[in-house]
This record gives sequence, C-alpha cells and structure tokens, in this order.
Amino acid sequence: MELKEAQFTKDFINEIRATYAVDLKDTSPMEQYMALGHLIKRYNGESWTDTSRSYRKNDVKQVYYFSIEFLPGRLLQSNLLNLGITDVVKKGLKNLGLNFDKIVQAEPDPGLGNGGLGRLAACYMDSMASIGMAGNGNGIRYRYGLFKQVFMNGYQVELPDDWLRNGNAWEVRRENRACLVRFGGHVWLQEQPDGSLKPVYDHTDDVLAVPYDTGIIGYHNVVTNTLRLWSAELPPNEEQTYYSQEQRDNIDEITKVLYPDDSNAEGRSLRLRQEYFFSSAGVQSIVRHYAANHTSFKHFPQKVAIHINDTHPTLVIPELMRILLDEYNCSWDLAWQITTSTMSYTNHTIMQEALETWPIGMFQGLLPRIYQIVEEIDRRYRAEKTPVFGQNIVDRTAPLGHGQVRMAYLAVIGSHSVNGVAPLHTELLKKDVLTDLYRIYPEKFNNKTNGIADRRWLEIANQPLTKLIDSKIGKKWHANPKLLQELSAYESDEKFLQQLAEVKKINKRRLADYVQSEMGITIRTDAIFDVQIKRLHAYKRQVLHMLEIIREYLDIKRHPEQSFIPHVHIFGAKAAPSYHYAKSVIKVINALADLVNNDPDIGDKLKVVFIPNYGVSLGELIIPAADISEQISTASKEASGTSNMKLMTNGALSLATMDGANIDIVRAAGKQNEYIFGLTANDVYGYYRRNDYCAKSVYENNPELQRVVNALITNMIPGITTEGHEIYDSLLKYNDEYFVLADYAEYVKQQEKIAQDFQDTMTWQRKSLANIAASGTFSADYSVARYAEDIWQVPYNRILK
Ligand code: GFP
Repeated sequence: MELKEAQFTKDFINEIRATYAVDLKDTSPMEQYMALGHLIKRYNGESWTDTSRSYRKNDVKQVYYFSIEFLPGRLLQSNLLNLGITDVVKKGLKNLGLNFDKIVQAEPDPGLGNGGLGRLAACYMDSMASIGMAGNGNGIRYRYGLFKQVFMNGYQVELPDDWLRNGNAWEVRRENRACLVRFGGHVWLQEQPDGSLKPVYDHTDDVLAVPYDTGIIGYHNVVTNTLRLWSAELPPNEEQTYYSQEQRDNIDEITKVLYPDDSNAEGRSLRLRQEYFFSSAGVQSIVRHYAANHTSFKHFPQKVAIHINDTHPTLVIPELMRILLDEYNCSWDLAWQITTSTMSYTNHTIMQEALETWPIGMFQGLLPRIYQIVEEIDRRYRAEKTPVFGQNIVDRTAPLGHGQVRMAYLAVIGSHSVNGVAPLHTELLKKDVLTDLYRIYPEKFNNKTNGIADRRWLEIANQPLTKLIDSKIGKKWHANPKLLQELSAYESDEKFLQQLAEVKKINKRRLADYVQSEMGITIRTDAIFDVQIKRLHAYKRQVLHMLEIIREYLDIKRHPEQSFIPHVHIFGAKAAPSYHYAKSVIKVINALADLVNNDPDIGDKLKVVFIPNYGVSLGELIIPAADISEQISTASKEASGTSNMKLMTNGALSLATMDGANIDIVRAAGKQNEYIFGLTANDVYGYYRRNDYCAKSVYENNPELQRVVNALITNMIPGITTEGHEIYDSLLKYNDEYFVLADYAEYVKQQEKIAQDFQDTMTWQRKSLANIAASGTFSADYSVARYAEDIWQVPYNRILK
C-alpha cells in the first residue's frame, strides 16, 4: 500500500490520543504497539473488505483449513512487511523518538499450539494469502495459550500464558455470526408427515460459538484472508434460563486453555468437546455462507474445500453430514458424496499416541446425534467393503472398533485425499500406519512436503542476511524463493563468503546478548552454535544431544591440555506438563548446564544454554544464529520437521538422521553439505521385524559410551537424582526404545567432523551458502500451491512452479 511518512505520523498520534487519551510521551511500548496495531488494521480494512466481497461476487471456491492449533507468531512486523510499509513506519516512529524494537517486543506472541503442527498451519495461512488464494483458517480462540515455561531449580514450571490481557489489536469480534453448538442430552428420530425422519433433541447443553476474525495479509498483493477463531460463551438468554456456576464453568472451559498434551488420557472429554465445538461452528458458518448465495447443495464441493489438519477436526465429516441430512433434507447418498468430495486430511505423525480414539460411551454421551451418523458411516462402510476386501481388513479399519471411535480411520474414509508431509512419511503411512486403508483407497493417498514462511524466517528474523542476499541477486526471491538458487553463482566468491560469515557473527552476537541479559551466561560468538529447538519428546532424542555434551565435558576434563573448538549447545523446548520423562530430560540438561558453565576447568570452551519458553519469537532470535541444526530423531519417527527447513534457509548445516524432510534437504543441498549419521528407517524396521535390538550389548561394547551413560547415575551431575536414573533406565533397562545408543557412535563421529570442519571458515561458509541457495524449494508458497492444484482444486494468482 501507499503510505507517506507525514500521513503516518499524523494518523499514529491521533490513534494514540483517540485510544488512550494521553500524549505520546506518556505512553508505554504496549500502548504504542496497540495503537499501531489498530492503525494498521484500519489501513488494511478496505483490502480485507474488498477481498471478501470479491470472493463472494465471483463465487470463488474457498478453502477452509481446520486446525486445533495455530502459532502465527507476532503479527506486527509481518503485516508491515506484507503491506510494504515497514520502512515508512520505522522512519516515522524514529522521528517521533520511539523505539521500533521495543514496540515489536511489546506484542504478545500467541501460543495457540504445541509445535510444528500449529506453526505449519500459520505458515500456510501466510502463504495462501500471499499466492492469492482464497484460504481461510478455522480454529479455537484459547483464552490462555500454551503455558509460559520458566525453570525453577532446573525444573520446568508452567505458568499461565495470559496473552489477551491487554486485548488483541488484530482481531474483530463478530457476534452477529455466532452460532449454537449442541452437546449431550437425548436425541431421537421422529417420523415426519412426509415419512422422513427428523431428529428431536432434548435437554442438550447449548454453547454459543462466537467468531473472532483476524485478517491474514498477503505479500504485496492486496489480498487479505481470514483466520476465524471461535470462543465459547453462554447462549443468549431469551428464556431467562438459569445457569448454575457449574454450567457456566463447563462452557467457559471449552475455549479456556489449549490442551497442552497429546500423550495422556487426562481431560480427554474436554478435548473432545473442544474438537466438536470448533468443527461444528466452523462448518455451520461455511454452510450458512454457501446457502446465502446458492439454492442447491449439489455443487457445494465446487465452491468449498475443507481441510482436516491432523485428526482433531475430523468431526467436520459427521457434522457436515448432520447439517445436510437434518437441516437441508439431503439423501444419505447425496450428503455422503458432497461430504467426501469436500473433505481432505493431512496426517502429521506415525506415533500411535497421536492417532486419536474416543471411547464410544464418552463420544455417544457428548455427541448423541453425531454418534448416530458415525454409526451409520461405519455400517455402510462395512456393508460396502466387506464383500470386496474381507471381514478382517474391514474390522481393522472401520470407524468403530474395540469400543472406540477411530478418528484417523474416519478421516480417511470421509475424505477424498489423504496426505503425509514428506515422501518418507507418506511411504510409511502406506506401508505401515494406514496400510490397510491404503489397500482399500490407494487413489486417495499422496504426499505434500511441508514448507515454511520464508519471508518471516529471513526478511523479518534475519535482516542482515536478507540485505546481503538482496545486494547480490536482487529482491525477486522474496516473492519466488526458489530464485535463492541464483546464490550458487557465488560459491567461490571469497569476499561474499566472508560477508556471510560476518552476517552470522552479527546474529550470534544478538543471541549472545540475549543469553547474557536473560540468563547471565556468557557465550563466545566464535564458538560453534549447535541448536536443537523443538517439542521435547523421546523420539526427537534431545537425550542423544545430552550424551554428546557429557562426552565433551569428560573429554576436556581428562585432557585439559588438548585444543578444543569452543562449542555452545543451545536448546529450546517445552515438555507437555504430564510428560514426566520429557521433564526429566529438561532437568538433566539444566543440571548439566550448571555443571559445565561453572566449571573453571572448562572455561568458555563449552557452554550449555537451555533458553526457557521457546516459541515463534525466540525461534526468530535463535535460528539466524545457528551454525548447526540438530535434526536427530530416530529414523522413521519425525514425519517431516520444519525447524530443519528454517535453520537451513538461515545457513545452518544439518546434523541429521535420514528422517522426515531431512532426506529432502540432503537431496536439495547435497550430502557433502550436511552431517548425516545413524540408522535409516529400513534399519529401524529391520530391528522391529527381527526383534533383535539389544541396547545393552551396544553399551557393553563401547567403553566411551559406558563412561558417558554412567555419568547419569554417578554423582557427576550435581542436583539430579531420580531423573538421571530414569534416563539411564530408559536406555538400558527398557532397551532404548528410540535407538539412542545404536546411533551414538556415528553421531559422535559427525560431531568430531563438525569441530574439524568449523575451523575452515571458507569451506564452512560455502556449505552454508549451499544450504541457503537450495532452501527456496521448502517455501510454504510452493507447498500450498501443490495443495491447491492437487487436492483443493482452487485457483491462485502468483505463478509458482
Ligand atoms: C508434527 C510432526 C512434524 C511435522 C509437523 C508439521 O510436529 O514432523 O513437521 O507436525 O507437519 F511431528 P511437532 O508437533 O512434532 O512439532
């Protein structure tokens, strides 16, 4: 958009006065941020209105991306960037004597997700708008985001994340679009005069779903899509119904807090209510919008695509069936044909724990009408498929089985497309996790490799690198990130490689300053910054990284005279509150950090930094500073990974197993530019087949490994007791479920190679450049373009091949 500095400063001062009734000099950064947010929202109002109007007027097919998590990160900078007004606003604020960075920091970072799943959804929202595609998000407006993580005595403590305390500058509450969602009660089918059956509901608990919309601004293209987050409230009280405190609390808790754990059984009924709540509200609003402009539902799938991001929103399938059957009198066959043509599903994990199932009793009690529909889907599925595929396979795959509603199976059966998120993952879905359903519906399965919002991870997070790249290849790559490939031409340009090294230094300095001021730890910027940032989970193997730190520590202690390339190990990770083992890992790493960082024999050769409260904003600080990207999951377990892509695009070299999208990164950037080690997925499956993995014998045959692992149970690491034993036992007593010991020796070898190679700056920077240049292919712009072409069948404007 066009904006003159004088106009901006005038508008900004007026906004401050109108909102806070004070002079600029008396405002806090939070107030300045809020005023700026309101102003930008107002500037963009016309384009948001125009986008919605044009979708309606041209009857454009729209995608609705349903996700129980969205991790959008702070929006101020990305909105300025996408509107093309960053410089004017920065200059204007500077001339008013304000500190732009402080204003940026004042924005709360909405933690409406646990990890990669939620961040992917947010990257896709940005890219859908940026390639000019009609793509909307549907999710939950959690009153409290994922907990704020602090460490007390090295233990993770969870504090509430009150992100809405000062209001939310970007959202619009749309009470006039609210709808009712029904839970519980009784339902029966009553015969109508025309012979049809209609459900009659009795004693239901109704909840009002109120949407809050946030405009998702496209990159330099005047498109603004909508992210719609639903909030649960008391229904309008026309009959003066009395609500007890318990009833109020029951409604309130539906959208109170992000369910922070996908591995335990607690709060499962609440989780199911959350899932139906936003699925139902979202589908109701889509159908209402469609019905306002069309008389027949026959062509619904030509106008609407609904995407199920992981199993959580699977109930959009029976919910759309319910609306078509009960409210629009469609026949079952027509409703089913419409529903399956509209729905598509992405699976994000092969971990059994995340394939949701619900006990039938609980499901039926909470959602009686939806259960009837799922039962009928199940009955028809069995009737149709048993004669062709036989009883066994159908029993194994039907939506209902073993007393459970099986969400992943329902999602596959009710969708026309099922995709994994990296080639290996999709293959494993076909061969293992969903293999029976693949036999029945081979045509539904396809791969869509994940992608990232490059512009956030480079242009916002890494401005020094962006400037350097622009100075060489211009700015066209901002809209078409594959053009980063043009950087390859500079691989022998020593001056450029030197500049690349300087950029990395600047980013490392920025992170080092943060670590100094927030954690009181001094780290040297000429050390290797070795970064592992992701959810804490046993399969992601933070423990392997921990063992490496112990090894380096013991090495320096035993050979203090030997030269040692300084190494800083940087972690960012939250553990689900009830995931005991993950919390023990955090405690041990923190205890190890205390030991290492304060040992005078170690000095500044080795440092360990576990930065608390990892999230999108901290990612923006850490990623540009990384030399090494730790992607060390047990092969076959990480569906794709996306931090691997963000780190690559910022010039980090991957220390990685051949898992998820690491494989594709290696293919794109060249194996010689990464550090690859460990078992392959085939090796892991071989162990499963033969059942012959013996962690103990690996341990017994490697004296160095013994020393390292034993450190967990001797008193070497002060301040830990049971935690060290717990990890030790997981490795030896319980036979190392994630093959940490099997991969240890090769991992160490690669770490030693890294230390060696790091000393040759030119060669290192050449490898780093190869990663940056090859990273454009992992832009989410291309990923969503592939979804648009192959799955959703929706048009988009920007040409992307
Ligand atoms: C999950 C998977 C990752 C995958 C993302 C997005 O993320 O491999 O990249 O979903 O598809 F595990 P996490 O919740 O584990 O971060």
